[in-house]
Amino acid sequence: MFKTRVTDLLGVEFPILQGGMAWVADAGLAAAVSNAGGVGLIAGGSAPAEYVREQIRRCRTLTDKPFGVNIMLMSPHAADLAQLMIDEKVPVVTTGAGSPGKYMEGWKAAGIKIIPVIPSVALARRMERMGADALVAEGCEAGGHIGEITTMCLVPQVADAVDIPVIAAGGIADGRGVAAALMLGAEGVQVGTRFLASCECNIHDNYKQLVLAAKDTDSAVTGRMTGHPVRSVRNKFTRKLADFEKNGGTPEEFEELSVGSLRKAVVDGDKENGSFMAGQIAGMVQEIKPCKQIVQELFGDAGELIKHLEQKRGVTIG
Ligand code: TUI
Repeated sequence: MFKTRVTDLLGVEFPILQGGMAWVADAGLAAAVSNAGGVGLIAGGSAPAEYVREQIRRCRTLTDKPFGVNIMLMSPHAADLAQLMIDEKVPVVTTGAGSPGKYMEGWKAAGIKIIPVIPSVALARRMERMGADALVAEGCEAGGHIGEITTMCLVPQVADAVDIPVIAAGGIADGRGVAAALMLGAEGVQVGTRFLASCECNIHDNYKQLVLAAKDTDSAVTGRMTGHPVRSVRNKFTRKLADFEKNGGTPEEFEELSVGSLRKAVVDGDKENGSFMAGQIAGMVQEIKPCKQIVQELFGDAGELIKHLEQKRGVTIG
């Protein structure tokens, strides 16, 4: 057992959310994480509402545990998905890449637990005022669309700034990361990259192999010029984007170059032209495992560390 305000809020065994990775996180992955005792998330990404509705219904055939949907607020379908959450009575909604303010009243009235992902203290405060139930504080070690602050610096500052529970994200892939997150003031974790290399993750095998082969320094951040920086595994495509930024391309041209690149990674496994989003912790991910084993190891190891720090790490506190 690993009881915190997050497990109480969500009615789950372990305080862990699976990251709502666009194109990656489907009903199969979400159900596997929920069946492991965490909260699996279906990614809204840039998908239309009909696709997400199908995934929600499929997820319900695969698990009777709580699960959620991540809404990527830059999506042209965000408003439709917001309504879909109410129609389908989705228990948990996380949001990313913007402020969910205009949807929150409707979600609250429908009894949905709302957990915005935020990259700064200012946004954390705003989301709490708007009625968020908890927050994911995501550091820039994370994969995908990121902010500027590291997990180590962001989590304690957010935890000090708000009263609602904080869930740490960015750079967490083992029991040490979970224990550290709790020490920083978080009451749960969100994990993305580790689940890319899970048996139930339905991405092209080339994507999984790139994550397994990645070293600590193998990710790159591109797109700062557009205001939407993205971290992914360094490849020909990230080098092309970096050159483009250096040589004075416009943000519009940059967006045009990027369109479809995540799909090329996830669906086609196109190592040259795909955007293989992953966090810096990919360097530590060495093996494909079932989600259940990943969750059990994360919390088994974290529990051992917290309870037996002296024996495990030789730390003596006098
Ligand atoms: O959203 C994410 N990670 C993502 S979204 C995504 S899909 C995408 N693909 C290409 C370009 C852009 C997106 C891939 N990975 N994480 C949560 C997150 N949210 N990180 C940063 C933010 C964020 C940024 C600004 C949250 C709120 C925000 O508010 C700005 C405002 O409106 O005040």
